[in-house]
Amino acid sequence: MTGPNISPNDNSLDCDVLVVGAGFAGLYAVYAARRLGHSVVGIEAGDDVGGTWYWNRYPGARCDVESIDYSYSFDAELQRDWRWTERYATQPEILAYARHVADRFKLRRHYRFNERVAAASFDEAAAAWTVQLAKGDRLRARWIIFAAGSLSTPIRPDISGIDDFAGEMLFTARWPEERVTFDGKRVGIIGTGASGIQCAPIIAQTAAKLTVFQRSPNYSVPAFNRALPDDEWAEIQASYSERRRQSFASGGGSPHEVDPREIWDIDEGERASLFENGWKKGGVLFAKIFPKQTMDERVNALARDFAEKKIRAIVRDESLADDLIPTDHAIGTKRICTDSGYFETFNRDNVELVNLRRDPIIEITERGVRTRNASHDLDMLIFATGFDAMTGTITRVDFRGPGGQSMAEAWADGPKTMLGLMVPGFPNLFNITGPGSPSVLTNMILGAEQHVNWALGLMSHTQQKGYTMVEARRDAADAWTAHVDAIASATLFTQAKSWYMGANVDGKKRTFMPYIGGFAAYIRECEAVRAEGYKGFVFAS
Ligand code: N01
Repeated sequence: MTGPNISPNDNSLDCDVLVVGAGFAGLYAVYAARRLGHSVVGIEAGDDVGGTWYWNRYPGARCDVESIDYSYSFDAELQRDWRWTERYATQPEILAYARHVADRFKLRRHYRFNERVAAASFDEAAAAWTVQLAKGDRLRARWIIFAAGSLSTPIRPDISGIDDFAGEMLFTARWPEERVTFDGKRVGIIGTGASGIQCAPIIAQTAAKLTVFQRSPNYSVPAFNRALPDDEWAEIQASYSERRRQSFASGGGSPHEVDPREIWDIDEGERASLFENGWKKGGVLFAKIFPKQTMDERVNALARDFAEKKIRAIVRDESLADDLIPTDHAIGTKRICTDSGYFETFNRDNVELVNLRRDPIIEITERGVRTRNASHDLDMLIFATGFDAMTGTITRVDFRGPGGQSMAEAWADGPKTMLGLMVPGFPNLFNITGPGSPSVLTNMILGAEQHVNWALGLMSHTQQKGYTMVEARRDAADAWTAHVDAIASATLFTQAKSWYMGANVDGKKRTFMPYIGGFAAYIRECEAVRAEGYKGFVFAS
C-alpha cells in the first residue's frame, strides 16, 4: 500500500473513491482501492467497523457459514494468523476479526464514523459525484463504491400501538452494546426468522417467561457447532488454498457441492443417509444435498419430510410441533435458519408459542401484546422482524444520476442492474452484493472481494483508456436482469413469500432479487464481460 493520505488524481475532488460502509465489503473496498493508489474516504453510520456484525449483537448471533470460509481470502498472512475458535463463529468473534482487519491494514483512518450518506448527485461535466452527508458536509468523488449491506435496513413493523409499550423494547438488528438481561423478565419476541430463532433459546434460559409470536414457521437445521481443535486447525491451514479454490469454483462460495446424481437413481437407504449427512453438515447446506432439491417439488418433498420428522422427534407436544412445521414453502426457498436448540426450547415450561395465523396481533399496549384471544403482559418486547433487503438501503439514499432520476424511481418496478454491480443512469457507482449478484446466496465475504476486484478493474480500465466515466448500458442491464429472472423462474424460490422476493415489504415489487446461477457461474459471466472489453458498458469523458 502507498501512504495514508494521498491526494485525489483530480484536485477539484476530495477523493477518488468514496466507500459507503465499514462492513466486510466496505473494509475490503477501502483496502483494495488504497492498494491501487486511489485516495479513499469511507463513510460509516456506526461508530466503528463491522457492519452487520456491529449492529446485530443480539444473544446467540452467529454466522451460518463456517468461519474458516466466511473470512477474507485476500491476504495469506491474515488467513494464517487469525485463529477461529469455533466452527461457526459468534458475533463477538466475527466483530473482533473485523476490528483486527481494520487495525492490521490501518483502515480506520480513511473512515468518517457516525456519518451517513444522505444524497448524491452526479455532475456530468466534472464526471464526479457530489455526496451530501447527513450532518451537512459535502464531498466530491469520482467513484462511489456502495457497500452498505444487503440486510442493513431493519423493518419496524406497522403494528398499532407500537409506541405505547412501557417496557423495554429492542430490535435484534439494533441491539444495544450494553449487556441486556432477561433474568426474571416476561419477554416477548416477534419474528421467527434466522434472528429470532438464534436468540430465543438463549433468552428462554434466564427469562421468567418467553412468549414467541410466530406468524410463519421456518425450517431450521441445528448448527452442530463445536470448537476447532488444534489438529483440525493445522489441517485447515495446510489445505487452505485448495479450500479457497473450491469456494470460488462452487455454487455457494464455500467448498461444498451437491451430489451430482439424480435422486431417483439412488436407493432409499442411501438417500436417507445422504439426507442425514446433509443434516449433520448443519444449516443452509441441508438445502444443497441434491441438484434439483429446490427445483423439483418431488425432491423437495423428500427433504421436507426428513426435516419434519426431525422437528417431531424433538418437540414433545404434537400440536405444538404441528404449529412449528412450515407448510407454506418448499424447504430452502426461504433461507434455512441455523439454530442451537431452537425446537428444544418449546419443551420448556417457561416458553409459549403464539400462532399468529390463528390468533393475530390486534395491538401493542402499554402492558404488552394483545392478540385476538389473549393479552400477553410483558416486561420486554423484542422485534426480530427482518429487513428491507437488498434494495432498501441504497434506495433510501437520494442518488441522482445525470438524468435526475433517483434509484428508488429507477427501481420502482424492481431492480435492474448489469451484473448486479452497476445501474443504468448512475455512472461511476458500484453496488456491492446488491440485487442481480449472487450476494445473499453465497459467501458474502468472498463475494465482496470478487465484486470489489471487478469494480476496481473496470475503474482502472476506464482510466487507462483516457475516460472519466463508465455506465451500464440499458439494454445490457435489461438482458442481465432478464437472465437473473429466467434462472430464478426455473426454481421453486419464486413461489415462497420471502425477503429474496421482496415479499416482506408492503408495496415492494415481487421479484427474485439475487442471482441464483451460482458463484462460479457468476464469476465466469463477469470475466467474460471483462474479456470482451467490458461489453455492456459505455465509456465517456
Ligand atoms: O428476518 P426475516 P431475520 N407481525 O425476514 C416476522 C440473515 N441472518 O432478521 O415470515 C408478526 O427472516 C416474519 O414473519 P413472516 C439471513 O439471511 C442470518 O430473522 O413475514 N411477525 C418473520 O418470521 C436471514 O434470512 C443469520 O410471516 C412479523 C420475521 O419477522 C436474514 O438475515 C442470523 C411481522 C422476520 O424474519 C433475515 O433474518 C440472522 C409482523 N408485523 C439473520 N413482521 C445467521 O444465522 C415481520 N414478522 C447467519
